Amino acid sequence: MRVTHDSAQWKQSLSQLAGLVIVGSLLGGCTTAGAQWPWVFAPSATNPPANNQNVQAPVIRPPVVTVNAPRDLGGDYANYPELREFIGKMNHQHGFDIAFLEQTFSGVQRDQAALTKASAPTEGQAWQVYRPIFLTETRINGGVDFWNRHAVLLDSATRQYGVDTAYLVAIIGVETQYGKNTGKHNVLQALTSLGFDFPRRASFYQKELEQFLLLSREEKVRPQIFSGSYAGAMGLGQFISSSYRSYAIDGNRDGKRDLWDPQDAIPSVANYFAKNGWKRGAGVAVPAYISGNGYASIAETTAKKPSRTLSDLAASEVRPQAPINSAKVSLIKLDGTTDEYWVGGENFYAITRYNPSVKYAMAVHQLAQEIRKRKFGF
Ligand SMILES: [Ca+2]
Repeated sequence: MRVTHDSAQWKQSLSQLAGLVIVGSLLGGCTTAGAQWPWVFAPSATNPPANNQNVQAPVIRPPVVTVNAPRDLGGDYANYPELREFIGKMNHQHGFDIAFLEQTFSGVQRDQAALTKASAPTEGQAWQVYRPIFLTETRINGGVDFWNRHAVLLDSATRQYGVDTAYLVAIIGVETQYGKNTGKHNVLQALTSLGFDFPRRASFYQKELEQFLLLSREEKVRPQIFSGSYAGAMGLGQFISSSYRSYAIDGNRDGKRDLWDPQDAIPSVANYFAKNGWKRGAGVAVPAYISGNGYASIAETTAKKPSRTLSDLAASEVRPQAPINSAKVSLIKLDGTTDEYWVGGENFYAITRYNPSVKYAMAVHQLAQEIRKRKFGF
């Protein structure tokens, strides 16, 4: 593997590269969605794949070039064999053009901030530290304001999908402070960094990167323009790419699923809950009375599908402190300086399908309750 520095060749290549940039600008650089994509999937004789074969510098080449292997990959990820395999897979399985992907990934810069954040998730904190992050006056009042501003959309989503409005508002509040902070990471760069520089979850993030490229193609938007969280979550409800593809709704029927627009984001969050087991009118969670020793062996600190009845809990000397309407329940333990115990229903579990932390689900539940109290006074 080496970089070619021959000056005559370099000039020739620069001139060829300039030609490429012009072709790329004409075909792919415009800002309106839609025009960029045909050249990616149906390259013609004048398109980058053909021209690219003549570019010899300044690229780093793999030592062995097989028929479908990427050849012209530059930038921070030029020397990542796993990325080359990934590009080959996107070509083989999904028909993406190799030269397009090489060009796309050659522009990717390593997102060091994403790698740092991914190593220290907030869910690792004690409940007494975690809770105040989300249960703030600003977030409660912001929830009432969001509810008032989008009452028609929220009512409509609740009617159609059966999801309690307070929870739709709370999720958007926890995720993005009602759209104020939808994330400033470039999603393509964040997912590439996590997919190839974060071994602990490389497999997960590579799958999300695959989903992200498919999403970009389906939505006819260049992959470079998406912004999101360090983990590649997008829009008001912070959907990762696989969720975006599966659950996003075109609420205003303009032909685009734009999760930065409340008209699409609100029904999309409701649809996510509905598809993940939310039961219309059912309860979420109530504090538990515990006594004896039986509770310890049934308490859950991670999200598990509820499998017990209230009678089962009673046999372990666990009782809800208020009625909870749910056929199946779990005893939830929130780790902290003092552990808290709650009876969680099937809808509590549905919230954990959004984020698998029980602390996250409890923050959403408590924020929903506080927003409702602030809005209606009870
Ligand atoms: Ca739309």
